[in-house]
Amino acid sequence: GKSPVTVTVTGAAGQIGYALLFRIASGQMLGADTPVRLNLLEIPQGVAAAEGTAMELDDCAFPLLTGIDVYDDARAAFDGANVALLVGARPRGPGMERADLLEANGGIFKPQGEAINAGAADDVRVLVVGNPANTNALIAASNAPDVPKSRFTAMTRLDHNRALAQVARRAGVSVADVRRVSIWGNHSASQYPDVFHADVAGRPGAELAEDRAWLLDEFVPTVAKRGAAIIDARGSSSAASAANAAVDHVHDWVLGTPDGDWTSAGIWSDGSYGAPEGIMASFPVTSDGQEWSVVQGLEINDVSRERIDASMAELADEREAVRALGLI
Ligand code: NAX
Repeated sequence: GKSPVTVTVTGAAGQIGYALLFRIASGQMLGADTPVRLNLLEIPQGVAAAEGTAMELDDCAFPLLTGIDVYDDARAAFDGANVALLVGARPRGPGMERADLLEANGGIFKPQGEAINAGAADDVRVLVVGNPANTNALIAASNAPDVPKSRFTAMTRLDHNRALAQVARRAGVSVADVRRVSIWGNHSASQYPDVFHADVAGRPGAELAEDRAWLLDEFVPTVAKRGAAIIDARGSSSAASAANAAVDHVHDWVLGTPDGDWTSAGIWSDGSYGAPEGIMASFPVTSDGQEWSVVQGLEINDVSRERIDASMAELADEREAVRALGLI
């Protein structure tokens, strides 16, 4: 059979980690014919809990899971990694300014980028989930000079899936009949979920968008603020849906996006659609199983343009902030 793929997961003892690891080990991320080895990275205080999760993974007797190791050292955890899921991050604490948050996360993502540079497999694919995901991905990529920038990504797939669900609900169709929504910009409240190019059970998404009150007062804010709504309702942040999105992202990257559809991912900007180059920005993308490509040639109207530009500008500001901190 195939040789095992080494998957490193950081923040393995956290709530997303707990929802994610079992799905990876069961074959849902890389396919039912691909064995996986798991490397779990935690901070020292998280190691015991990660070891407990590793015991439970053993107890699932997943046929595809060939081994699990728990580490508190990034160099060891990323050694030989083919897929790296960077979930662990520093949350915003009370009274923390944005610069403090970026600096605290720089203390995590700079050494992790260096560790990936030092020891990950040549074909490594990195997905940053931990927030602020786009800028954390920028920090990691910038500190891994020998790894192509195209191997670093930030997760906006949860936003994408949220947009699919909201469009399906609005149109009264199955989510399986909605294609080609897009998330542009930052995984933050400034993100722009775009329905104009969608296919909604054979009808153009632009038809739904004709109701500008729905578009701008319901759809866009519901998607952009969904994380906060989940916290209000559940008492803790999205975990299973975030894990699901990470599985979807890597699945589509490795196995390719379906013909006639696309997804959304934060990737190294090449300047497409007027975005600044060299930020980690979300675009509509396809994968051929190797690399992400931005979907080209979409017509961007004024409603979308203003919002895409604003979210891209926020990412450029975050880049300047981490540059000033010496993190990139
Ligand atoms: P938890 O606080 O439950 O878990 C985080 C885990 O990371 C903890 O176990 C902690 O010990 C560990 N950790 C901290 N620093 C680490 C380091 N340097 N190396 C290894 N492990 C480390 O958070 P959880 O709910 O799992 O969320 C994880 C991250 O995902 C957060 O930053 C969160 O904001 C982010 N999210 C991103 C989403 C996205 O769409 N991009 C959506 C969901 C989620 O909000």
